[in-house]
Order: sequence, then C-alpha cells, then structure tokens
Amino acid sequence: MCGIVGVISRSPVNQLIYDALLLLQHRGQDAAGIVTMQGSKCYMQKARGMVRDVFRTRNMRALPGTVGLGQVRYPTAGNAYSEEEAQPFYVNAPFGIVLVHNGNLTNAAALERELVEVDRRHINTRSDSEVLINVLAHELEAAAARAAELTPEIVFDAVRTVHRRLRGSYAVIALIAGHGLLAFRDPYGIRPLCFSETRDGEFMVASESVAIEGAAHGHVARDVAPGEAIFVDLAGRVHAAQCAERPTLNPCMFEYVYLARPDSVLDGISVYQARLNLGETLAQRVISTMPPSEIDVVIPIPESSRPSAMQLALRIGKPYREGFVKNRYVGRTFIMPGQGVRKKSVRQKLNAIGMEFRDRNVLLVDDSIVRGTTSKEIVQMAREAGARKVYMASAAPPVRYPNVYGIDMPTKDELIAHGRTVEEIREFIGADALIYQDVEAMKRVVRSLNPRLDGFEAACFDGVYITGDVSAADFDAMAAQRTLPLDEDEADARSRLALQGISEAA
Ligand code: PCP
Repeated sequence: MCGIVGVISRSPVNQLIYDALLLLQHRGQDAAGIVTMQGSKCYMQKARGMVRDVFRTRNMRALPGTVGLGQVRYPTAGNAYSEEEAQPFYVNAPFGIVLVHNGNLTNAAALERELVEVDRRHINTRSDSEVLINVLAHELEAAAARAAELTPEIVFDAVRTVHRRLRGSYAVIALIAGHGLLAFRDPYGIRPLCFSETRDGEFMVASESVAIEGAAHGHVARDVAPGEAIFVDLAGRVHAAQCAERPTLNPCMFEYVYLARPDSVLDGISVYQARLNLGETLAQRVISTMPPSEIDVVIPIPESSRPSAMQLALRIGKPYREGFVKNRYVGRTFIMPGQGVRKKSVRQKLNAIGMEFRDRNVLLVDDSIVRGTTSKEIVQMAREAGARKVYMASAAPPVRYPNVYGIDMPTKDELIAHGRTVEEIREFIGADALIYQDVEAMKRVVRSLNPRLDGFEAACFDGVYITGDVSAADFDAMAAQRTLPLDEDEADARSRLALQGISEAA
C-alpha cells in the first residue's frame, strides 16, 4: 500500500505535491519521493522516512516545474529497507518516463524474466514497481514505433497491452517527458485513484480524495474507472479511454476498514460512513452474543475504529468513552515494517485513562485484528487500569488469509486468525469475550453505499483472490520476498526512529 499523486499545472507543483503527500502519509511511512519536470528534464528527491523529513527547503527548491509526481511508500514487495526502491522510478528510454505505483503485481517474477530474456530490458531492484515501469516503457516504445508521433491513442494502445501483461493490483501515475501525464488503474479497480480538473487548467490525480481536497482545495471530478487510462497532455487537455477488456469494480475492502482516511470518498463510498455502517452491524453481533447490560462502557482503540465504536455504542445504548489516548507523534503501527517495532509501539502509542476502566466491564472496539499485536497488549492494559471484564469487538471479520494485492499481510502464519477458532483467538489475546464482524454483513453494508460496485476485493477475509491467478507457489514466493531480518543493533536503531516518527534521511 502506498499513496500516490500526480499534477499538471500552470504554476510550480513542488509545494502542492508535498502538501498532498502529507495528506497521504497514513498510507506509507517508510519512504517518500517527488519528481518534477521542467522542459524535458526531471528533478527528483526521494529517501527513506516520513514526508517532513525527506523534503527540506533545499530539496524543495531543487524541484522546479509545473508537472510532477509523488509517492509515500509502505513496502509490501521487495526490500523494505532499500533506498533505491523508494519511488518514483525512472527509465531513460523511450522518451524518459517516471512512475509511481500503488499495489502489488502478483506475476512480477514471471514478468521480470520476460523483460530480461525477451524484451532486453534491465531490472536493478526487487521492486515490482520497477518491473511495471519497464513493461510500460517497452509497450510505449512498441506502440510509438508504429506511428509518427505519440498521440493519446498510441499511449492507450500501450496501456491495453500493459493490462494484458500485468496481474495483481495497480494504480499508476507516470510522466512521459515532453508529452504529458498518464494515469491508469487495474481492471478490477482494487487500489483507489481519483482526479480533479480545475478551470485554470490544473489536473491532479491521487490515491484518495482527501489529497485533492486538502492540498489543492479542489473537488474530485470522479474516480479513474477500473481498466481506464487518462492521459493529460502538456497543454492540459484530458483524454480518457477504457483500455481493459472486461473491467469490473471491486475495490479493496481493507481500504474502508483501515487504510484510507475517514474523510476520503473512494469509489463513491465515504470511508467514514462505511465505518459507521460497520459499527451498526457489529452492534447487532454484540447484542446477539451477550446482553448489553453486561457492558458498562464502549471504548475505541484509536484511531481508525472510532466511527464504528461510536455507532456501536449508540446502537446498544451504552456510553462511548475515550479510554485510550494516542500519542500523535507515533505513526500507525500496522504499517510499520517489522514486528519488533510494531509490538514496542503499541504501549508507546496508546496510554489508558484509568478512570474509564476502574471497576467497569469494558467493550473495546478495534477496526480489525490482524496479527493480534495491538489487541493482546490493549486487553492487558485495560486490566492493568482496573477493568473488571474486558470484552473485545472487531469491526472487521477475522483476517484469515494473506493479502497479495498491496497490503502487508503476506504470510498466513503471522495472521492471528489463520487456522484458529474465535475461541482460540480470544484466549490468545486474553479477553473475556471476543466478537467479530460477519463477512457477508460487512460486504452488504459497505456495498449499500454504492450499489454500482460489482463486489469487493476481500481476500484476507473470504479467501477469494479476485484476479483468479494466485497459486500456492505465489504465496511461497511472496513469503520468501519478505524483508530480510535486520541485525539487532540496526533493528533497535530503526525502532527508535520509527517510534519518534524520524527517518534516517532527516
Ligand atoms: C492498527 C489497527 C489496529 C491494529 C493496528 C491491527 O492500528 O487500527 O488497531 O493490527 P494488529 O492486530 O496486527 O495489531 P494503527 O496502525 O496504529 O492505526 P490507527 O491509529 O489508524 O488505528
């Protein structure tokens, strides 16, 4: 999972891209990058770390131009710690292309072989985004060779072939030097991408609507459709074409559960409303599991669970109280690379307000339980704070299967719900009761917000891999691609930096 943004404007874009990346920081804390273009020359700054640390004034001054891209990275493939794998990626030929990608290619290994053996291209890193830019470059070169100039139709022809070659999830923004900005989305619409156009000729495309509204004070025109490509030439003219054969709209359910900001609207669905709806159905599960009279208070595990917890409390008629305070200077733990850092972070991230727990039966609500790191610590903290009974509810169903489409859940063994019953999970986290959302109810209440959806990519909950091409061998390959363990000193240093939200690039 990453956050990406692209802009074509009449004025310098460096600050606008920076602001948009800050608004997308929740999608990736590991690395950030911006590339701008002036004339046919590219200017790039990328490094490991958070946005505020990667771009200092001197870096911003060195990013001139009215066209640009940006990315915040949360690594799911390749080497999480490699600086070279920070995006944007650049290839020299044809034209000069820079690219940012959010998603995960499930056939990256096969594509890499093809690129090297057949297409005679060179791959330098383990990143699937480098594979993607090379596929795009190869197909653009082939399409351009058949015509006198690079028209939008030629670009779309190249994207058609790219769709035929790629598998998995991808939302992509690329700049083609001297020609314009290209954005496209995989034929299932798994990862989000939306855009805005203003009357004064500014075009902006981003992973989430919040980046457009917050950074450009613009209004989202619409989402890029699954399989669609949009090409904006340097004069600001917008061209669009459907480039996939059978596109369907199946956005990633985990975006609504956890990844996206609540103030974003993705594929016509307000993330906030989706979380309220999840709280509503979770309340029904609670009521059918235990008499609400056994609960004194409902407490969210900040941040993402708040809307669901609030709605649940309202529905069961119990007070909603803030029992944990989140240290705003600690990042999101789920997207931190490394279990050691994540575990250590929970207690530094959250602190209990004793009076909300003492002698009470508390119902803790989280958006999801993935590895169980947070719930186990939190239940313990609630008991230490004096709770009589600690019940736990998850607004998402059990996460039982790996995600192969860009969320860092690649191996089943690290998922607390894989191969365990709810009772076994309850025992593991040490709660007095554990109540999960129902898979079908989750899909129903989120889909009710946009019936035009064909469905969801919800493999981590239902085990259905929507692209239909994921085999057991692919899981093994992805597990093997996991970041190599760090030595102890390095892990400790990085853990300290992550907790402080400070990058080495600072
Ligand atoms: C994540 C999420 C749950 C946790 C982690 C689930 O919190 O909201 O609390 O993962 P686990 O079972 O593997 O611990 P954060 O990433 O800290 O983000 P937020 O503050 O948005 O809830």
